[in-house]
Amino acid sequence: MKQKENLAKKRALITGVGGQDGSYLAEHLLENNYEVGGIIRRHSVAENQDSRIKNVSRKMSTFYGDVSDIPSLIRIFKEFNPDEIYNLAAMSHVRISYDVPAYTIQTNGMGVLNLLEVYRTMCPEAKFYQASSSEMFGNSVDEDGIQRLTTPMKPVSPYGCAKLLGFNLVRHYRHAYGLHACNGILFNHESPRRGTNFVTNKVVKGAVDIKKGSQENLVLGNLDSYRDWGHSKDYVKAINKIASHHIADDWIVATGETRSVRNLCEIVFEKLDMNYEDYVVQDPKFMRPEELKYLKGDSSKVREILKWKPDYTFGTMIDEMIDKWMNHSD
Ligand code: G4F
Repeated sequence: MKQKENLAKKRALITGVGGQDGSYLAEHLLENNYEVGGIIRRHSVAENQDSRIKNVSRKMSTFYGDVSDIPSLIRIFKEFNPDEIYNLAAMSHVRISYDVPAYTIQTNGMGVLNLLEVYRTMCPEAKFYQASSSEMFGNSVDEDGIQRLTTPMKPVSPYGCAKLLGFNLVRHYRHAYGLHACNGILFNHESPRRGTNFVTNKVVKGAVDIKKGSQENLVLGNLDSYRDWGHSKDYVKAINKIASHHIADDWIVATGETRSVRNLCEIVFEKLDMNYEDYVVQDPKFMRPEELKYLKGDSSKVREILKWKPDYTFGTMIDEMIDKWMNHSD
């Protein structure tokens, strides 16, 4: 096993480092004097494997691996010997999870079990963070319209079911084996790095393309669901605070503000001096067999105990996303 050469530096291993959150988390940890290792999956277009981490890839170690491939995890743990493990690897698209339910359960549920077992047997002194999701609540909400840590979880998608399995496994491993294993239940979080098949970046990119004249309309699914949208850059700071806190626990990270997809469209088109009603059309192909209608999270615990608060507002986040697409050329 590789020796800990520099005792001052904590070693953080991130699964899913090539994603939106993984890339921001890698940057945040490097800025905070961590040694960072990231697990990436092989992609047939090599540039797509690490396009989000190209600014920092030379400052960190990357490993090919997959949470469904236990031998790869054993090899990486032996080589990197992490102090903190951040499991951000997932099939992250809720609508697509209805198309590939078994793959979703395998990656987002069984993948957590694989990682926990390797962690428990190889480096049980490390701290473990699991990317849990507000999708686990499904349509369950307290009477005052808020989801809390005590709100029953009744997921409505294969994605949500798989995430709930991962969440419960983490709690079980914490209680049964005394591991420092935590869950961060993150509500929706976005950024210019968000995939363009998630609704925020789809709306922003679509509206900018319409403004530039390269697209005629924007085809969406359900406009009447509500989401609690924050910025990924703010949320990775919470992730780091949760994992490195001295008590392993479960936490909610959210803005506490909710708005509909329709209102998102209104705001984005208005910022570009357009009316969304002139351009947005609906197609059932973007609807879900069962929709999660409403999310609004109570993040008072992470704010009070870990002193976390977001820097971005919904407006500054959307402005940053519009800027990205305004200045983007293919
Ligand atoms: O942007 P979305 O695809 O995000 P969703 O399903 O809420 O999931 C995201 O947040 C979860 C946390 O709660 C994460 F766990 C998960 O990994 C992911 O990051 O859809 C948001 C809403 C939905 O109600 C959807 O039905 O937008 C609605 N929507 C309407 N038209 C659309 C579209 N969503 C997408 N992706 N594409 C559309 O055309």
